[in-house]
Amino acid sequence: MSVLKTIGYSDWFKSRVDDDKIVAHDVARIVSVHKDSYTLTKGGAEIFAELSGNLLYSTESASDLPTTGDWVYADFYDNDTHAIIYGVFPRKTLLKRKAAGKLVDFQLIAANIDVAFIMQSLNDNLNLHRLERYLVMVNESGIEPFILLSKCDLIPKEEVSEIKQKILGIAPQTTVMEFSNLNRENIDSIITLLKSRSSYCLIGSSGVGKTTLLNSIIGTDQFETQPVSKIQSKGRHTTTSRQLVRLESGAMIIDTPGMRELANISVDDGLDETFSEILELSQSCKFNNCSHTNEKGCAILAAIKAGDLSEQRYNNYLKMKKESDFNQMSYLEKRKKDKGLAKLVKSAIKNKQR
Ligand SMILES: Nc1nc2c(ncn2[C@@H]2O[C@H](COP(=O)(O)OP(=O)(O)OP(=O)(O)O)[C@@H](O)[C@H]2O)c(=O)[nH]1
Ligand SMILES: [Mg+2]
Ligand SMILES: [Zn+2]
Repeated sequence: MSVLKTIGYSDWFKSRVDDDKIVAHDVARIVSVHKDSYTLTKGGAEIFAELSGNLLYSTESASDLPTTGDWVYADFYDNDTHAIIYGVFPRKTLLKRKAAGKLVDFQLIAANIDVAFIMQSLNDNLNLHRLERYLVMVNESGIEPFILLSKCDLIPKEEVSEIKQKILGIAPQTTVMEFSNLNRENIDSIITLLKSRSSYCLIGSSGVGKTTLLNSIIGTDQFETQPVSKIQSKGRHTTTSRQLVRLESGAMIIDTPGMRELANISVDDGLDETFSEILELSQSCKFNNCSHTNEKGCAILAAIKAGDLSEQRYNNYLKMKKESDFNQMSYLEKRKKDKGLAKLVKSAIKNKQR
């Protein structure tokens, strides 16, 4: 058990073991996910693993299957060269996004991450609105966000401080740090942030330098990176799989493929946390059911008028709230809505043809 501790097996997980499973199986952590298989570790080597038939067939949704960072129950065979997975531990945190094109399915990004480094590049990928969306997603997952601004070698120092000032406007409680993989500015500060037994992940658009940062931290070019121009012309991401990498310091870090966009968020707590000042204000509205649109005694409208709350930030909040409400509708509700829409379109076409 003590080796497991070094890869993050804390009291939180220990106190949530399944009594039946723990007597029958070992505990291990998922390192990477492949099409039909996994690799996992008990603290030493990486071991090939597959799901037990029972786990596979009793699974109701993709969210019940293991993802990178998960703790699982497993049996080991042939001198620990291969394993069968029997169950997944409850997750302390879960980073996920809605799968593209599907109505309700989620794509799991990583489980049991303590801190997420949200990365944007200072030269061409900076977008406060996108940053806000990442913050919502991370806060919703229960993960601590940390904002990293990459490629600070490419713009003047004064500009960097201006940008940081702006970011603090939308993320007052979050730490923001600029760095450069090129001249290694602040790389050592990032390394000292990484605590042994804690798990981190790197998220952000393709090309912002996530994998390069991982290489800077490790000190070798172990993982593949690619110039941004190539990423754009090929239209695909350099990093395509997620892998839990253990650093010499004992910290664990997951590099993720760049997320093209963060459409389709389904969040609740995350929104409230990211826009906490708006939630706070709304509690001083005169009416409990205030819609903050035209009511007398609305604290939000008053704050906008007084210049204490930016109208744009409030609009961003409304937009994301609307989107999130839609995504939280049940599958059936959405189908109804879609059908209703289809009927409407059909009759509109008919009318036109007439
Ligand atoms: N000037 C400069 N270029 C950088 C820096 N960090 C990374 N780059 C370059 O940016 C390009 C993309 O870097 P990657 O590390 O592959 O980006 P990524 O975020 O891992 O991209 P995906 O894997 O596609 O999500 C590479 O050409 C890097 O050399 C930096 O600090 N300064
Ligand atoms: Mg990468
Ligand atoms: Zn109000």
